[in-house]
Amino acid sequence: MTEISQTAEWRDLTADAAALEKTSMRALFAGDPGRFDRFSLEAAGLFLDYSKNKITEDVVEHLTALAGASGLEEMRRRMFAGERINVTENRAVLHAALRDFSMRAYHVDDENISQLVRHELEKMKDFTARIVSGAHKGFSGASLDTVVNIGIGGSDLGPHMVVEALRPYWIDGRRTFFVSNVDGQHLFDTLAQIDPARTLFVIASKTFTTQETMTNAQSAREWFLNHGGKEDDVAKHFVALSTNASAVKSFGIDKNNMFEFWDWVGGRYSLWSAIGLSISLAVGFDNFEKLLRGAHAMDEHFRDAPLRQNLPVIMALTGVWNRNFMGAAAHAILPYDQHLWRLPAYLQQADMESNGKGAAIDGQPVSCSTGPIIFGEPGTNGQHAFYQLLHQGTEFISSDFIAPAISQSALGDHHEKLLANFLAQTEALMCGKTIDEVRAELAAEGKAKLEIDTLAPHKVFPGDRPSNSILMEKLTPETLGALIAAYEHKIFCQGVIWGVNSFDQWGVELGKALASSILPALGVEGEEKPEASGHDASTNGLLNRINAIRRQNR
Ligand code: G6Q
Repeated sequence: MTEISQTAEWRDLTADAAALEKTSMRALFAGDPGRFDRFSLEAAGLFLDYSKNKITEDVVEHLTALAGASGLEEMRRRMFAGERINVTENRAVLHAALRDFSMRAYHVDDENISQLVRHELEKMKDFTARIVSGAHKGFSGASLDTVVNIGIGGSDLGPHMVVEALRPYWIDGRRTFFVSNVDGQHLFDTLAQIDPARTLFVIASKTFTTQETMTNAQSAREWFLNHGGKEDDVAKHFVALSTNASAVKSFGIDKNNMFEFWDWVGGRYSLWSAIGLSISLAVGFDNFEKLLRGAHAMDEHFRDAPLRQNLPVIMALTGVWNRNFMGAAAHAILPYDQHLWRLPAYLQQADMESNGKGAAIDGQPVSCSTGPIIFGEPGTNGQHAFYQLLHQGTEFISSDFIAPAISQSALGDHHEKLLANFLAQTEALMCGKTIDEVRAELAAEGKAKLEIDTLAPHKVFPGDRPSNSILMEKLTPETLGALIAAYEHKIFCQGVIWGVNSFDQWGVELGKALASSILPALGVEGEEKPEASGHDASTNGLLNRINAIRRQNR
């Protein structure tokens, strides 16, 4: 396999970056009145302006050629065709099949999975209707108005982010909680707010073996049984979302209360499957279906549009440009919509677990930098926190700004102010402010020369900090679906270009295994434990110290 960094396309891009070193984005805008139109595009209800990246037509052409050289189109075809492109786990990658309402059939090996998907969606629809209408009663005869989703990672971040994002669509009177952390305080604090007689526990776990989820699920079950529920009532109050029917059964959940998905749905790509049940219960199945349809519209675009006009591909390519040729180590996700407050956390997993890898798909070390650090906060909060570093820090960081033109909750002039900040930040990052501009400004304020000399360097903004702006009319289930799908495909494209398998996550295993070996060495409170010796000196020392503190606390 030719390393991507050894290709002629990579060399062209390296030369482009060198040639642009002395050119500012300001100059590029000044020299091309058509830049905004040239470097923007629209698909599935999303508008992407990528003109505030330091790119030229040549750069985009070379980036597109790089995508071609990486075999992106062939990998895209193979993914949609259900081939086992997740080679280290020998799995197909077909989350797109979960949201395809056309009559297209998807196959894994010889099995037509479209029918399985439809059957499960019907089951979710029916169950949602029974819960929401109140037809499904709990042990006391009351209907269930509270959902507690117990899951972690892909079985938490996606549904949680979507439920928060679709707050204006919440069904009146329904409450949804997400418990993920094995820290008992997470479950404890949640249980303190709910009535067992009115609660449905949704145990979301693809494998049904995850330590955190199983521990929380067992404790929730115990709590339920200690608070009025009987063994026979568990069936009314607990459902499972999983691929592992036998583990669900051993936990004590009836097969009828299990919503199934399959190994060709990756955990972090699973919110479209049964893992989305908590979304459907919060906003209704119709809105869940709209979310899926919005994602499908983006899938169709991604599948069919030429690379140069393909929104997720362009998001990926601008990312590769900034990461590999401009030197960005981090990428900020900055949603100017409070309801998207969980989006950065969701994308941290989607992106970093997918592309945070150092081994190429053929097992060789990668030959270039791969996934950047992803972080973010909703605007304008981030502005009063870490934007200082974005504007003037020594790290070069790219950003995605995301905003709806119309707010779901119009209140005074809040949205105009929010949008003004959104626009101002992208402009400030791009244009910066030169020393001459700063000096002129200070002089106009009547400052003396000495003060100008002292202050001016601190008020300079280097500019040339790249950003994409993603606009939508409103944040609806459809546009949210399209937005998430766009990011999923962006991540896929980058993985192909960097030559990594975006669909495994071996990097989470080592810590998990060590935690299992450390657990028996930790004493319960009041217990005497032998001195730890099986680890490095730091880990042994910490373990002994924790045990000493806990021994005294009975
Ligand atoms: C995602 C990962 C991971 C997974 C969690 C939970 O792609 O596979 O985040 O979702 O570890 O796993 P379970 O759903 O199996 O409990």
